[in-house]
Amino acid sequence: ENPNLQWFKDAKFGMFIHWGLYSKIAGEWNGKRYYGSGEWIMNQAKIKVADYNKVASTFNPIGFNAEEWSQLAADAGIKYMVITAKHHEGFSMYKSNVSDFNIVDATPYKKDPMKALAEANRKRGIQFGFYYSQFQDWHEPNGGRNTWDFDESKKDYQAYYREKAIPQLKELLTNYGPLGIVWFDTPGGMTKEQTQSFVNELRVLQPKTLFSSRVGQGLGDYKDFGDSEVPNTPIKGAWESIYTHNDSWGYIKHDMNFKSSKEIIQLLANVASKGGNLMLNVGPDGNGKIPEYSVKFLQQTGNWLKLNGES
Ligand code: FUL
Repeated sequence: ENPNLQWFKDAKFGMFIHWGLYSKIAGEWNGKRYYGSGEWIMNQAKIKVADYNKVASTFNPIGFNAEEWSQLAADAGIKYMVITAKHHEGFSMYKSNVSDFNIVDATPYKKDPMKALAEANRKRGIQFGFYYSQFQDWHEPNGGRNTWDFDESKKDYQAYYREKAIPQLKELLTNYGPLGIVWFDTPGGMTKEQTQSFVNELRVLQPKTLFSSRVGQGLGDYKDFGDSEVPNTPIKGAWESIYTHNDSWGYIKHDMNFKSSKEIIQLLANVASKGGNLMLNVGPDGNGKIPEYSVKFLQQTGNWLKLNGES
């Protein structure tokens, strides 16, 4: 078995973070409220790229504090953190030289939050990783699945991989120190051979970094189930269940349906009893703050784990 998987198999509890321009939109566009998967609002409301760009010019998450997020994870007994470097909206939450549509070049914030977060986690021994949407990119003419701005029949997915996804993944695997995970999602537009060469090309940069199974074509290092899914029976090999704390991955201001610490602990126990990890998502807001219920219930979870000698 792959020795690079050992830390992952021991980890049991991870924190997933969905944070992007959608966090600022917060589930409401042009006076209409949307519910569930706030990170999909560009698609749900069919927001044009030109209008979506304007959101970037107002995105200024001055409340962000890497130490706070990392300390919350540590207090909760969390051993790894995976954050959206770029979700389907196509916006890079780190300084990219490949696309100007990034938090340093396109917003008044002008700083790279991922630098500080990588560092804060390293200090605490928390494995750090990036979510990267390698196929869906609604901002680019050749990216997957934006059919309201672009003509699907004219898309050249290979050009998208070559010109944005691969160069950006190389930046992420080069500029943030050792990464525990690259969490790929919603594969598309590549054959098995193409996926293999994509994996090989990235792998050389950090041979120990784990790739999630959503890289596609059975080529990941461990298995992710569907969103909010726990298998019914114990499963061999390394795997992970992903859940979000309320009903959306990205922040929605009118979603208050947070799981209590009791529910989180039950979920964790259920997943752990079958041999897997739980990666629980929180959705920080457009100011860079983790919702207060997430802070409270995660701290309570950590206190319980400590009292019971599980952390
Ligand atoms: C899904 C994505 O489409 C969602 O937006 C979210 O990121 C979830 C974890 O994976 O497939």
